[in-house]
Amino acid sequence: MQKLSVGIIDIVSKGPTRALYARIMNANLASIMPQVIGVWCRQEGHDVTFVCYTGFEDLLEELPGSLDLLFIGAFTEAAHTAYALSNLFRARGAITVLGGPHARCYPEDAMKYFDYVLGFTDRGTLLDVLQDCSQHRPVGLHISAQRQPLTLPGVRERWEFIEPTLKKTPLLKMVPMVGSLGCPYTCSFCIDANVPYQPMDFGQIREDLRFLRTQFRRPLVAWHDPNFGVRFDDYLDMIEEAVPPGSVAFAAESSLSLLSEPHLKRLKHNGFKALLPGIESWFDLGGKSKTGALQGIGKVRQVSEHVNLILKYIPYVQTNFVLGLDSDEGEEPFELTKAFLDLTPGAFPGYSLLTAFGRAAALNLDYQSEHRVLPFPFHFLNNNQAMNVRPRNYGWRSFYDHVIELTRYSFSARSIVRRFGATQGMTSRWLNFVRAVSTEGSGRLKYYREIRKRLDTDSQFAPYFAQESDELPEFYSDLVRNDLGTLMGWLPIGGIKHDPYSYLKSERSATPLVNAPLQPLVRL
Ligand code: B12
Ligand code: SF4
Repeated sequence: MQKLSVGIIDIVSKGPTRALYARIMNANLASIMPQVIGVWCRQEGHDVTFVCYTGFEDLLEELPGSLDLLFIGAFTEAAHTAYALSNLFRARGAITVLGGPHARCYPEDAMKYFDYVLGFTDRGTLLDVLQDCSQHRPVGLHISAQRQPLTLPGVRERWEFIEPTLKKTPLLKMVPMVGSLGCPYTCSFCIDANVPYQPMDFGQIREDLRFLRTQFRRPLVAWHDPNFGVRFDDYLDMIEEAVPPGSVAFAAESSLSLLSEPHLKRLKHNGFKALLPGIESWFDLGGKSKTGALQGIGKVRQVSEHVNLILKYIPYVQTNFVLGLDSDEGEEPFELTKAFLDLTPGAFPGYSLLTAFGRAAALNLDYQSEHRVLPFPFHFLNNNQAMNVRPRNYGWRSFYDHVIELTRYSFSARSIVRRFGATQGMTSRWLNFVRAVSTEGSGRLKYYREIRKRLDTDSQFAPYFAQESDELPEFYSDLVRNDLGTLMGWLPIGGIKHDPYSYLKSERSATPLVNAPLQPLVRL
């Protein structure tokens, strides 16, 4: 095969930024797969230029002018940035490939702007692309492996990409690792509900942990597993065998049902510093939090007791909630979350506005069938800048009133002080404080208040939210323009819009794009 000049961009910022929080955090949001693609391409003998785009880089300076092949990894919120970059590099002669959450959730749309759009990606999928490496326009090829890859290059092999990425952040340096893919649970809203659980290679993880101790005095590992700790004892045995307890610090997303007190003791002993359990709702999804049929204030009390127990062992705990679920009605769910905050002052609340990310979950077909999905541009689909599902039991005005009140309460001076006092360790305390007074607390409150005000005063807002008009309020198009900066000039015409019903249409058509998530789509 001819030697190719390959570029790889891992987009973690949807546009240029100068924010202090972004300087500290963005490089810590780097994904594993773009680094994996880099390793595999180099192993195949190609020249690779890798950039993790944190919002501070000039991509045109960092990437060679004449690339043969450009891979972009993007979340949906960065789709327009990705589309603009693809257009720009295609104009310079490159073939472009999109992978990552946006490619998995909105392949039909992405195929209009990329030569290849990848779903599950293993080495075979990559080799197909490298061998074909040709233009597929106006509609790109969609390729997916049959299943998640069984192995991925570990930290040692990815180090040539991890090291320069972490150099971009001055303080916290989190190394991304993955111990398992898929999940045995089947939460209907989750992208992993149908993806079988599989552990990754223990030998490699052990070696990676040992390797990291040669690079940092005290490494910090962020597990990217959808649900860390499913085979709890096997994992903890492996970590204990690999490195002395506490010599590596860990952060992980784990469901409450896996966090019993004996497990917590073991996690503490092994240096786990941050856990992000999902609570999601007081009226639904009880299986995940091990509360079964328990609902309402009973569930609040039980979960609060559990989270306070976690906080005895783990200094940093973020509890995740989804706002606007169909099971929620009236002010009760919001009041219950406030009660939870009072009972559990040490937990940092992470709120997501209900969002249907295209093909991410079968549940999204229900929202689409009920015609409840709004066409908000991808740029706003990050769980907080827009909610693209019309709530079943709320009008938009009352919904935003509740969201504003909950956000105000969660990040009020009183809550911040109580959280500070109830958290162990200076890093955790300050991280909570900075998050509360910057983008997530006061930043979001200001934004939600603006949306609420415009629902009354901006004549484009109410009809758009009520699905009576498809005309995007200028407020939103101005934000996209502003956030994309000079890249806006490269966003293809029509690229800002998408069909929010393409998943349903495809499922109902004679030739659905994806019959089942694990089927290959188009093989070269
Ligand atoms: C770990 C994780 C995080 C971590 C790490 C993020 C990161 N940069 O990877 C953290 C906590 C930082 C995070 C943050 C966010 N996350 Co997150 N996260 C996940 C999670 C749990 C696992 C993803 C993962 O790494 N899996 C392991 C990899 C190996 O597997 P994979 O993702 O399935 O990828 C396969 C293919 O897609 C492909 N692939 C993936 N990337 C690439 C790149 C290239 C170039 C190629 C060719 C192929 C390829 O290959 C893989 C193997 O088959 C998923 C949920 C899930 N269960 O998947 C949500 C998920 C990806 N996150 C989501 C969201 C919304 C967010 C946030 C916007 C939340 C927020 N409001 O802050 C932010 C955005 C951060 C950012 N812009 O970078 C959504 C994305 C939906 C979407 N379409 O955009 C998901 C799907 C959860 C959901 N709500 O359903 N997240
Ligand atoms: S437990 Fe978490 S990762 Fe597993 S299916 Fe439910 S939401 Fe998804």
